[in-house]
Amino acid sequence: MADNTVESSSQKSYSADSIQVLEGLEAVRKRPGMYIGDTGLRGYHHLVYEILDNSVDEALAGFCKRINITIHADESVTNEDDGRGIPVAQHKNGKSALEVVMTVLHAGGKFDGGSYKVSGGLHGVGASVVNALSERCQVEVRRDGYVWKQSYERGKPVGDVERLGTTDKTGTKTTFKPDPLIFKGEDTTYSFTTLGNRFRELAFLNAGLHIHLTDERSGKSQDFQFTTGLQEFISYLNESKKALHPQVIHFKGEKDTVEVEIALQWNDSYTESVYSYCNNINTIEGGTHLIGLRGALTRTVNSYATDKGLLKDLKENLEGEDIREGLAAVVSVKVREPQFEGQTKTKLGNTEVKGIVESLVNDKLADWFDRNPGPTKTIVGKCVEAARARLAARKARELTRRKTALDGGALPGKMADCQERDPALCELYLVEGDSAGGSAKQARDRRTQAVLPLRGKILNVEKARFDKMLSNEEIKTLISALGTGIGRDNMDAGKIRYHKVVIMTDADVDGSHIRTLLLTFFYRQMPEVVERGYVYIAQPPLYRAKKGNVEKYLKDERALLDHLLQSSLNGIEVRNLKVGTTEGELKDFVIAIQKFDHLLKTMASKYDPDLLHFFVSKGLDLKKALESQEQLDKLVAEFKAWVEKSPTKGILGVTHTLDKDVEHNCFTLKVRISRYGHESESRFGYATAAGSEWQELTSLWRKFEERVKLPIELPGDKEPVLFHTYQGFLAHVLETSKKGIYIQRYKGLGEMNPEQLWDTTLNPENRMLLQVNIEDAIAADETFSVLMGEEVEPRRKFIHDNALLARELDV
Ligand code: 0RA
Repeated sequence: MADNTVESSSQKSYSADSIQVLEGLEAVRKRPGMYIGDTGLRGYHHLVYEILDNSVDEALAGFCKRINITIHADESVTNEDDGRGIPVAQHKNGKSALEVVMTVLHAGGKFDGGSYKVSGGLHGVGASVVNALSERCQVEVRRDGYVWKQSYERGKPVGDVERLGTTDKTGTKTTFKPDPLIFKGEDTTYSFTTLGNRFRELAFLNAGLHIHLTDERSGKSQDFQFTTGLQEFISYLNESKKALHPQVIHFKGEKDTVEVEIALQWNDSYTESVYSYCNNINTIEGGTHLIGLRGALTRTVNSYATDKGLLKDLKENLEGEDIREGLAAVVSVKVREPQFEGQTKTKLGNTEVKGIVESLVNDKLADWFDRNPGPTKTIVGKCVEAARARLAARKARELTRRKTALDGGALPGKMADCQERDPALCELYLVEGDSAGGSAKQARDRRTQAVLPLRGKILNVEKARFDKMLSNEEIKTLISALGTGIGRDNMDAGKIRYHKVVIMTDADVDGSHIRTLLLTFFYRQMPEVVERGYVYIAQPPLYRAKKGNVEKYLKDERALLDHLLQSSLNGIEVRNLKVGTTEGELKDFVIAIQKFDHLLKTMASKYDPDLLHFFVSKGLDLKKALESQEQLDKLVAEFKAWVEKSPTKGILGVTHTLDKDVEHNCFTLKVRISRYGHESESRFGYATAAGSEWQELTSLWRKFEERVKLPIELPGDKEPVLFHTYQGFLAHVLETSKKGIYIQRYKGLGEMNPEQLWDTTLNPENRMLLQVNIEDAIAADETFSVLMGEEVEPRRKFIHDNALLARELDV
């Protein structure tokens, strides 16, 4: 279809800049961490944020109303917006602008004629990076009356920009499938909650923005859109708390192109929830905007309180932390050339921002106080109370310190310390329960490993004030063991006595509760200890498999399956297997069948699994087939004939219709199937054929057929045993694999004897530790507030929403 192609003069000859392009994206694949942070779960989710970011920019520029994001069954993701559409016309080097955007590093803002980038990803590098890190990627642009598309594999175009059909819409639709060669983690899957949390945050920060998330794996979907933005953000933060005044304080301003928006409300809790953002990025490490806000708060509250004589009894000024106790606040700034500093590049460095935020808050907050004397009195009352508690705590701390030597020295009897004194070599295990604690004490390497058993739920930090918390036995022991001291001014992470503090809890609900609690404690009281990477979570194995005298520990379901297959495929004879197939290849084959089966099942909400399976097994070119009415009619007829021969499937009726799709110049095939009287509709269209799921299924199928043609033949007693489907063979293999094997699922650490505990969880040679980062700690803190807060409804809702998960964990 040469006439449907945007001509590019330099496409066949390798010009200097096309070579540079290849090098550019190769660099991304070589060192992905430089561009997306890491290749774990965080980087994986970051791909979505990068693509979404461009659509958010389009929305902020006023051209886009709605963004749809879909997680597909095979973990590919589609981001669709109704903006102007990425330009497709030829760029100066002869390439389509679309191709440049998708294949040249840092090309993002170049076409943006003067308007600046306000919503930025972690590194603001955008679409080309996602493309480079995707096994497959496709962009469909609606613009100038036509639909255009280009596809890519691992960042390289497979063909030119094509013109498909006609349309009166505009917008950009990007579908990508993260490359498993880059994202190797076995549990790297998209989390509806993680994505939803970020989308909610974006919708809060940009009032009016509409993001719709659909998860085709589960059928869940959710809308994120807020009319007032930041005010609703604050109400959300205070959802499980009691607000001290009904109205959320809110103001906005702009000076020297810096836009500032702030919302705040005090509640009756003792924690500070102040969040800062620059260009929609959560500046976890703070920076100039936060300093400006804090300074102005302290000044304004003190000056109002002094004026009204509210500090007479206290006899001193309020400190910043008194004022921020029980404060929920968000400051969001938009800056043209943001400077991000700090360890994680999440600290705003632009010095001009401090004064702009400060003077805005000084003016507007003082004004709000004057107009709302009632609520202001309540707020100041709460601050004064916090100051009193702070002064009392200081006294109490001085007393306790002398009595129990909080800063180290004598440790309570329950704790078993290690002999080594160099913190870099020392590890402290926080173990749930006395029984596991006892085993750990016996099992450990006493030179470098210390053990502190924790009994039950340690303490409800949320409801307790700082001074009260110090009196809790377990917390006291923990603090004295760590040697860092405690409190905003006294804590010194540099004095920590163990560079690995390992949280070791059971794989059940109580265990996860205690873990949440400890993470919350570290996050609230010793954030620097988390930031320095000293906190870890132990990962004890979930299974032990024993056959004869051989036993093996397996960390999760997948490792268990792997192990089972290994043993059952050992020595199996498949008669018609491709010659030269190794045992490893046979195992991969069986795992691939399982993947295929899983994908079919996950796609069941959109496509009847038998019909989909039938189409895939035909080995047809679906895109071609969708162009021919005749071929589609024939396909459905063949499926009906197959159904006639398979009465076990319970299919009672099959009807179909063909719709013309002018946008893609082909048909959409709709097949209605009635199964045991239950009607379903499967819709095969251009999106099916172009989609990553179809490509995955067909490529798996081709690999199956290469390996062994159906029926699969195993030797039997008299006659050979035949399997007419790959799934049937898989079921047989799984069945035999479990024979003669004893599988134990560990419910708690207490079920392991000291030797097992050493082998699996303590021994640095074998153990798996998960390093906790500050985001993990923040997430724990949020979960914790909901679980422990005063308000019943959010807690009930949380427990209900997580009930399924809890049940799964607690088998
Ligand atoms: C620059 C110029 C124009 C559109 C866009 C960028 C654009 C990029 C993306 C990326 C995802 N969605 C997008 N939507 C729009 C068009 C300028 C014009 O039409 O005049």
